[in-house]
Amino acid sequence: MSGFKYSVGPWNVHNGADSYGPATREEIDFETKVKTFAEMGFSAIQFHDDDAVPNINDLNEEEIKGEARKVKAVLDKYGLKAEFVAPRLWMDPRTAEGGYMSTSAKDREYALWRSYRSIDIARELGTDKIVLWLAREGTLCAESKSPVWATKKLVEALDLMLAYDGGIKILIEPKPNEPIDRSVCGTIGHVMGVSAATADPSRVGGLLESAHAILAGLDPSHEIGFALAMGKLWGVHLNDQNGMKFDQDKTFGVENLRQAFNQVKVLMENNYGSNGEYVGLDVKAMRTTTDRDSYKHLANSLKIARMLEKKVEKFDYAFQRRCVETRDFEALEMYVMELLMGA
Ligand code: XLS
Ligand code: MG
Repeated sequence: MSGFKYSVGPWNVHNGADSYGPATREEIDFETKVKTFAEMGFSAIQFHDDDAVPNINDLNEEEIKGEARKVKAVLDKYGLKAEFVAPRLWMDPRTAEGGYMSTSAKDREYALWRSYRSIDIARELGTDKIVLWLAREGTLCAESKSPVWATKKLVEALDLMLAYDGGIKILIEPKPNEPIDRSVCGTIGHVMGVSAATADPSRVGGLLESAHAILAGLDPSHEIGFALAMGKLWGVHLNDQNGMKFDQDKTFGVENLRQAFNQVKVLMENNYGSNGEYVGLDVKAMRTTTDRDSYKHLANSLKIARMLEKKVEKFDYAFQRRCVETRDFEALEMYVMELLMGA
């Protein structure tokens, strides 16, 4: 199947600030972003809880739902859906040492409060998907926390969320490190293990981000394939990454075109999207990008993904079978190169 529906997060268009320097572009307001995303051809928006309700910490539960309803009206105005809501458990002082597996019971409570609010917001926005990027869940100092205890705390938190709303689905977005030193749930395989340990594995799956898999030294297309085989790939964050360093969130396909092709290929071969799943992008513009080009990395990612959909449609499966029968993988590899290079 091809003709995916694509999604994007408002944080994908940002001011260029990084850990080493200030903003290089103007902030763009939420509604302008949403309007532009619709014009670009996106079908859905990905949210952090505070992308939808920026002052979430200052509001009570009913006020938060009220703010979320205003965001839903903006989505409706531009004909967009909400794909998921993710609690941002890494910016607040109370999550400095982690959310669900913080060593402070009080801070763990705050992490759960944010998670329940994310569920409330998701319901108001009309989605049942909660994404957990477990940013600070792990250790900065190996001896500070037992990985056994920490893993069990994660399962406990998931069970509480599942019980809070019997209809939501939780998508864990694994990442092996950054900003944490050692994560406790670093790959899609870990996600499957954690899912199986919860009270309702049928409602806990994964979201695979290309860059995060590469940071774990793995091929994103195989991580995608693994989750698909388990029936648990409910979201993706396509982007690219130049080797094992900080998370780069590069434009999809610009570093490793063959690997990007194989991600689109495995998604298409397995009818990803047929249950309403979106192909999400999670890409960052370069710091040097000017205001005028604030959306260009997104437009390019979308264009590359769609071009790769076309390449997969062209892929000659009969030729591939012949190569497999004759063990001529040299020919198959060259065929893929020529297909991608347009030769
Ligand atoms: C960071 C993550 C983040 C999530 C959403 O590395 O990719 O952007 O996708 O919380
Ligand atoms: Mg991501």
